[in-house]
Amino acid sequence: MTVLSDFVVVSNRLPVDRTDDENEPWRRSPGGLVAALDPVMRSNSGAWVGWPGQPDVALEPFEFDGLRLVPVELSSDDVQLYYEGFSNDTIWPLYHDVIATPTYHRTWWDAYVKVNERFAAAASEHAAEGATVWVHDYQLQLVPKMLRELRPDLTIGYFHHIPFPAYGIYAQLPWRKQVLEGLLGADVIGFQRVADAGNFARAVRRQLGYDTKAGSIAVPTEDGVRTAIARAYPISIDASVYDDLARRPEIRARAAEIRESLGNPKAILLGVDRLDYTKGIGHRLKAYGELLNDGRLSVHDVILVQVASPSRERVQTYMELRDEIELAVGRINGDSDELGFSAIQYLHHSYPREEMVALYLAADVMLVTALRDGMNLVAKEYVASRVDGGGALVLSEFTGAADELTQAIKVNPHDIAGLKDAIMQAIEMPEKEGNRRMRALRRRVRENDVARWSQRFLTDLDAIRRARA
Ligand code: GDG
Repeated sequence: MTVLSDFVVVSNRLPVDRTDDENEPWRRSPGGLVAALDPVMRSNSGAWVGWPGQPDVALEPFEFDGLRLVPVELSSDDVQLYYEGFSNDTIWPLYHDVIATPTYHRTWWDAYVKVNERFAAAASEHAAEGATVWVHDYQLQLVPKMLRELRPDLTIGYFHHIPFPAYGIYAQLPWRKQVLEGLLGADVIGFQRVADAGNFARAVRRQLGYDTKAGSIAVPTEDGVRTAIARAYPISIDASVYDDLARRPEIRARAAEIRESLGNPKAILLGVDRLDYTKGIGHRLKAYGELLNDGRLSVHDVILVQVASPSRERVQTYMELRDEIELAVGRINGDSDELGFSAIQYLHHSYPREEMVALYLAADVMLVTALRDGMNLVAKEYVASRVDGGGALVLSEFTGAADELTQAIKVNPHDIAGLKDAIMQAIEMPEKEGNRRMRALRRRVRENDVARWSQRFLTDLDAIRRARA
């Protein structure tokens, strides 16, 4: 018999990863979303609907670590067409301001519709009468409408983790009306930034002609009008986890060891990103390479550590990006390295969270130079880890985080001269000023943590549910 839940989360991936260990076949995937939703999940006998991460694997719902997990099966074709195709090669580049050219294929769209139907059906099957369902992200934009049609009794929320582009860009999408209608199936549609919510409302006005006012959208229904809310709910991290880790003696010792192993340079610069063209890794390398070339920096004094975690490796644009970045790293190192001194340590791996925190603590300057980014949690993790009050954050104004982290050194990553000056400013920042800025940054990240984010979203959703009851 299907167990029904009062609270259902739907996301492309389940919050678990398969292991090779037969006795413990699953482990929790890292990430703040599970932690943020954990209390709500437990107090509402919650369920999580998502893909387990491997193609062609059919699994029954199961319990893991107190969570009820409902796996949705994806075939290899689904992964190729719905996930790597429409999600990551159409929507992702389009919504990130066409930094890469989006590809439009009708077969990808058809697969996207079909897979969204499957997710909606699974959520509908596991939701109790009058339940709340929270759908996440750009892979599932059609689910809110599909779910409402199946289950008008539900209260539906949707959170969009990536940017929503300006109308002139969004209008390229051949299925622009269907996607807006899909999203408007939700009662609350959450975005990272006020600007994203504004772009969405504008697209709704232009494409569908609905009235929108101060974040409220009048959606026509069979028997009148329903109000949907489109608003900004900037996501965050579980700041206390990073704070605790950064205070652990073994992690502090590891940070010192990292500095030592890099030759105790005057300044360590750090970049941590999925290897993605939205993250501006190439722009960062260019600026740094030029600083070395100009003689404003020397490999004797400074090193850049770039963690580029593997991502979407079967998508062509990502393969090309990897080649491009690795060529640039090789060139800069070839031009600037001296025996015993290296300009860039390039690490194409993923690391455990403990190691990431040690790196954050070891780095004097964190470089976040994204060309477009919904939020950028790395920036917040760096700040939360700096329990010593040290470190400087160089932050692209094109990240959601820039709206909140106003005491960072802001940059336009397209302006290489400006980026170079910002890197120098961060390296040379007087300690007192650095500490003052870091204090303000830390206050902001502590105040708006991921628990507050989910609470704000769910409070608005609950208000709608109660108004309807
Ligand atoms: C999307 C949006 C939005 C990276 N390498 C390693 C590692 N990471 C972790 C980071 C951070 C996460 O991955 C990346 O989060 P970001 O926010 O920086 O970027 P996206 O992956 O693009 O996330 C983004 C986010 O959704 C949330 O809404 O902020 O704008 O694009 O937590 O630490 N973690 C570990 N090892 C690694 O090597 N452990």
